Amino acid sequence: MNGAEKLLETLVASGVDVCFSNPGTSEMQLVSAIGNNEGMRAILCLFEGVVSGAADGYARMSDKPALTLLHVGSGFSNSMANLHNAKRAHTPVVNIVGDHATYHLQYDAPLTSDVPAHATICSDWMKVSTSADDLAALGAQAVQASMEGAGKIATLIAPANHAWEEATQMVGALPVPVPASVPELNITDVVEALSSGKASALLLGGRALREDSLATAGCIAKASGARLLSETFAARMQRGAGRCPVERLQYFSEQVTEQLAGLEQIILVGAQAPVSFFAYPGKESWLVPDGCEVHELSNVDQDIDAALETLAARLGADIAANTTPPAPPFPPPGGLLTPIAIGQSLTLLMPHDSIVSDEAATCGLGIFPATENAPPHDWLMLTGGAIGQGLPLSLGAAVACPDRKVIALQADGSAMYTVQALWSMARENTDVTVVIMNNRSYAILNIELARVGAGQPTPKTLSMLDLSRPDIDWVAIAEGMGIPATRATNAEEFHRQFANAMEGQGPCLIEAMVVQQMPG
Ligand SMILES: Cc1ncc(C[n+]2csc(CCOP(=O)(O)OP(=O)(O)O)c2C)c(N)n1
Repeated sequence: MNGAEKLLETLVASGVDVCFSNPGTSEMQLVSAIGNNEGMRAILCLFEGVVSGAADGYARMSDKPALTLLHVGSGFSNSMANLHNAKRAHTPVVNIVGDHATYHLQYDAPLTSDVPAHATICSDWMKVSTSADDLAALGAQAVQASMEGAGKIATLIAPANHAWEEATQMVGALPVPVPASVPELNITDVVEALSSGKASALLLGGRALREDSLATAGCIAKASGARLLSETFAARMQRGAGRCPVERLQYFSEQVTEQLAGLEQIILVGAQAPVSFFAYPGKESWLVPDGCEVHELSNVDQDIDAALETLAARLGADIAANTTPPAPPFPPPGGLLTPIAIGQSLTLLMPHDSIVSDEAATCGLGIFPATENAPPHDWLMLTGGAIGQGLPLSLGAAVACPDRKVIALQADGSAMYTVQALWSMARENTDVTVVIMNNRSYAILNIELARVGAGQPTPKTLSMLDLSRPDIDWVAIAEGMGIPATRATNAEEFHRQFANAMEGQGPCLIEAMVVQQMPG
């Protein structure tokens, strides 16, 4: 066996069985090894940002890493924005990046680059193999490293000669790391804090937003009188009817300030303390109210579920939390195609256990609250703010959960970053319904332009935030990549088209000509 074949054997034995790939010449042995290994599924993505975003979506839904296969420093750097989002989501990802053969690097051929330097920027673990045998051994270590804590980015650089040279050693899977327990001091501190009678909130992130942990957090909130808040951009929130409701922190800093006013203590559970997404002249960056204490029950990498259970037991919090009621019957929306109307259609039509990838940007601000009482579902958000996440994320989620409906709520500007994901959805026949929010604008930037006080915009200024001239035809784009598509210009049309999508199977796209009332 060569190093590539041995690596594949090791990865499959370690439980990694899906590879999102965009290879080059230096990865040909790896491509061949994947082609000959029955345990590894190969999914070609036509841009590396799709590769990394799909790996993120896959792992958010399956709680184990997918493999990415990337080509030298240039390929890796194309994947970086969505790796940044994956890192912020605390997602396990294993990247295999090919490089020139070790002896070839000295000649400085055109694609030569400092691959380790590229990889270091957004990897938690990074190693370069030193031989064919080392390649397979590092493969097992990379999988293990990716499963540390809540999830990490592990990048293994594979020089081409290590892939083609002979490997002889047996390499088995390494044990999956278990998350560290929360220190006893954290528990006693939070018990004391929540028993003090002060105005409190639990701020939840990471695994605390999964159904079971949320229910425990709900019991704690009920027993202690604390509010339940979630971070603004969660990797995966389990919400909808029958689940414990949680108040999402708003996006704009002045809204967050208002939301948090009066709190005397915030207990962090897998979340960071609230800060403003950006700095604005004359506005606060740190959004914890003056005088409000911040306690940490658990960081995102620790055993959040156990910490919440222990805390609930210590507080005697054994009365079940309130749950979100299902939506009462209401008629299908009509008239203007607003984000709220889209949310109402989702509430009425999305099947139980759907997965929503939300990169709807400004439209998402309206759709999210409008789906509060929808059937139970998973809501995946833009964790790192690097746009171009949504379409790849929904592709990966659909690969991880082929029996669940995936709905990609997708702003048009962000969709253009990684539009190639549509082609992979068609090729893999994933059950994703893409809803493009066509507002022909970088709407959020029009709002931010005013908020940062950048002065009176000229037509040239505004031209940098506007997506018309030419108008993008999303139906044509989707059809060109093998995805059936329709356009909805009012709420009735959207409802009908979305109903068809929910009844059908396989990828489709609805171009929603949205009408927005701008927040802020
Ligand atoms: C990788 C990356 N590039 C650029 C930006 C800056 N940016 C933030 S929002 C945005 C435009 C979003 O427009 P769209 O997706 O159409 O959503 P809308 O604001 O219209 O709702 C841009 C360019 C970013 N966040 N990430």
